[in-house]
Order: sequence, then C-alpha cells, then structure tokens
Amino acid sequence: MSTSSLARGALIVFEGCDRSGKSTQCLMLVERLKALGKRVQHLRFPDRSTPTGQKINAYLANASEMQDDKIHQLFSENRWEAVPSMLEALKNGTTLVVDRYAFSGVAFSSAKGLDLEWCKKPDAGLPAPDAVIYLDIPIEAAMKRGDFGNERYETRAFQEKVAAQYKKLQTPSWMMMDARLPIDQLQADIFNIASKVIADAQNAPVGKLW
Ligand code: FDM
Ligand code: MG
Repeated sequence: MSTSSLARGALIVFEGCDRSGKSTQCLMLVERLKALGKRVQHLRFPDRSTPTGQKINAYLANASEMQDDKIHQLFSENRWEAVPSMLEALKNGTTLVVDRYAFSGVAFSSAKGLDLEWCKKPDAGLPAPDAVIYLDIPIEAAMKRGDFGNERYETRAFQEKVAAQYKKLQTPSWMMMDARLPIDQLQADIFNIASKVIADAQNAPVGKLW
C-alpha cells in the first residue's frame, strides 16, 4: 500500500525564553524545508491577527489590564481557534513550525503565581506536538543580546521565573538545544531533528495534550 498520499505533516513546537532565538530558528527551518519542496507553514502564538489576538496584543503592550486568570484563558482560546485549520493542514501533509504553544501559556501564567496544574487545563486536548524544541539560554547570555523590549513580561526578573516554570514542564522527550551555539550550527542540528520528526510523524496519529 502506498502511504505517501496519507502521510501527515508534523507539529513542531519551539519554546524558550525571550531572546533565545526562536523566531530566527523557526524562520530558517521553514525556509529550508520550503527549499526542499516540503509543505510547511509557520505559525506563532499568540496569533495577534484575530480578535482574541488583538486583545492579547493590547494587554502585552500594557494598553489594557486583565485579570491573570482571564488573560490566561484568552491565550488558550487564541490557540483553540486555530485548531481546525491546524488539523486540516497536518492532514494534508503540511508540517507546522510553531513559535510558542501551550507551554508558553503555562510557563508565563504560572510564573505570575497561578497554580501550574490549573494553568494546564484550558489547553488539555489541543493537538500534541510531535516535538518540542527548547532553546535553552542562560539569562546572562540572553541579556547580552540586547535589551528586552517594552512589552509586559520583558524583564529579567520575570524571565527568570518563566525559565524556572519551563523546567517543571520539561519531559525527557523535549529536544534541549544550547541556544548560545552559532546560528547556522544550531540550525543544522534543528534541521536534522526536524527531518527525523517529520519522517516519524508521517503515519502516526496526532496526539492530544497533555
Ligand atoms: N505568552 C505567550 C503568554 O503569556 N501566554 C501564551 O500562551 C503565549 C503563547 O506572550 F511574553 C507571552 C510570551 C511573550 C508574549 O510572545 C508574546 P512573543 O513570542 O514575544 O510574540
Ligand atoms: Mg516578545
């Protein structure tokens, strides 16, 4: 039986603190896969283009206030509204390269003091990533890459708390990458990992969080 027409895409998620290089590495991976003729789509959460995303954007820009539990749920809703198109893409053989996902949701909200298990609940049932690639960077090295921006959460003290929460979410299946490596070397490692993940996901069902 030929399985090529049934081969699904892979769900590859990038996580890490601010200035760890996620956006750069996602873009490079997407471009390389495209150049090889692979079907691939780049997503990022929050998706600021939707109505929920615009509310989130205002909150992050400190232009509006919201209770911690409410904004947490809004970030989750922003992912859930993308699920039908994500599942459709995966089914059609499109690999999704995703810049932040539910792990950001839990790490950032629990870093404010919300209960970690409570934080996981709204995202339960989301499509599970086939791989979580974590760009690990000591806060000192991240700071050397230049000042954080002006958005909410972009402070050293808060990022340290986020890193500690991420640690609690890490499982042995996460791909821990040294984000201090030269960009091209890091990309080469990521590309190799992604290629294997894409091959392995082809005939496997899409899982569910958590
Ligand atoms: N963030 C991101 C959250 O607090 N919860 C979430 O669920 C997600 C996806 O939003 F500070 C935070 C993380 C970051 C901010 O993300 C915006 P980008 O990657 O800097 O746009
Ligand atoms: Mg940011």
